[in-house]
Amino acid sequence: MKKLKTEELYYLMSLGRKFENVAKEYYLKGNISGFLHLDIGQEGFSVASMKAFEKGDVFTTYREHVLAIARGMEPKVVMAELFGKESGVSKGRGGSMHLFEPKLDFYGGDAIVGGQIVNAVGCAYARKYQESENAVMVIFGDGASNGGAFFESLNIASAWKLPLLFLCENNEYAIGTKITRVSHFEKQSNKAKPYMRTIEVDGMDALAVYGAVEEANKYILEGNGPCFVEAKTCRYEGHSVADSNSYRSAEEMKICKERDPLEKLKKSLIEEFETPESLITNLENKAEKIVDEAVEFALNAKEPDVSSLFDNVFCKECGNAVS
Ligand SMILES: Cc1ncc(C[n+]2csc(CCOP(=O)(O)OP(=O)(O)O)c2C)c(N)n1
Ligand SMILES: [Mg+2]
Repeated sequence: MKKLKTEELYYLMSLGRKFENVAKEYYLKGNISGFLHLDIGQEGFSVASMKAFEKGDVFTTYREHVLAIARGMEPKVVMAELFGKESGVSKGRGGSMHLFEPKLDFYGGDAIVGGQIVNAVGCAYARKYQESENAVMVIFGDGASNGGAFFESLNIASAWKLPLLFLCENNEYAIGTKITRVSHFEKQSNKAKPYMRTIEVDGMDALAVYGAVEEANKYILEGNGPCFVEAKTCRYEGHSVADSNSYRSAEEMKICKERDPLEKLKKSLIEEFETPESLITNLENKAEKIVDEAVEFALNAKEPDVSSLFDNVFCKECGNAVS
């Protein structure tokens, strides 16, 4: 990994952490409504996976603010979307769970657990048919990998040798349910092993995630069919801001936070890349400024006009329902 790229990873992770903390603050103040699933603790996973997979289509879950920003979405249009404003990336109609930007080949944000996996299979089929140079990546949680759609997707992706990278973010919880209570396997990669090559990685180590995703993508682009990467992560907050996180002990949280991805990467920057601490502080300050500007932008942005309520909606009342 090159020094400049590593510094970029650190900047984006720092931006992601600040963005999420500020989003939480404004959620609690009432500026953001609906659900808000934070990625705090998992920024290394989110940023590194996006940076290692820069070309190709991406499908993901509702926990996607940091993924979207790392993909290239402007923080201010993401924040405006969370605030439900017209200048948000989905025009304020989607909110936190539906960040979507075809120009970035970033197809959400999906509120249906596992729904994005089948969409990604369809896309991978299309890309194979079109003889595309790029693969498709789908990101999902450990909980989603207990669903039927997941197993069907493994099967058909493997049978048809689709160019699909399955990336499982295993934070060991589906809302408050510990993975060991509902999954036959603790290691999610065991579910994929009969179908395809699997790679396991420490999801709190950004450089390791980068390496694993890069390797999986290379393997797929060589024409070997799909590949499965499992990244073991840990989220610091509850499932969403509405969740008190009371099902995890103080001891469990302490162990989780000792794996902090930002601290780990900062250590690598200083010790391996000899990045001066002043440069790291500059990157952190730059991230803070961008997040402040994003909030300012979102606060001052226009609400969608009430007259546009039925735009892009199919319904009888709007006169555009398909009978
Ligand atoms: C089909 C479906 N079933 C149930 C839910 C409710 N639900 C929302 S998130 C979630 C847990 C998913 O956990 P996981 O896949 O591990 O992702 P994580 O939130 O840990 O990133 C559930 C059950 C849903 N949104 N969609
Ligand atoms: Mg989970």
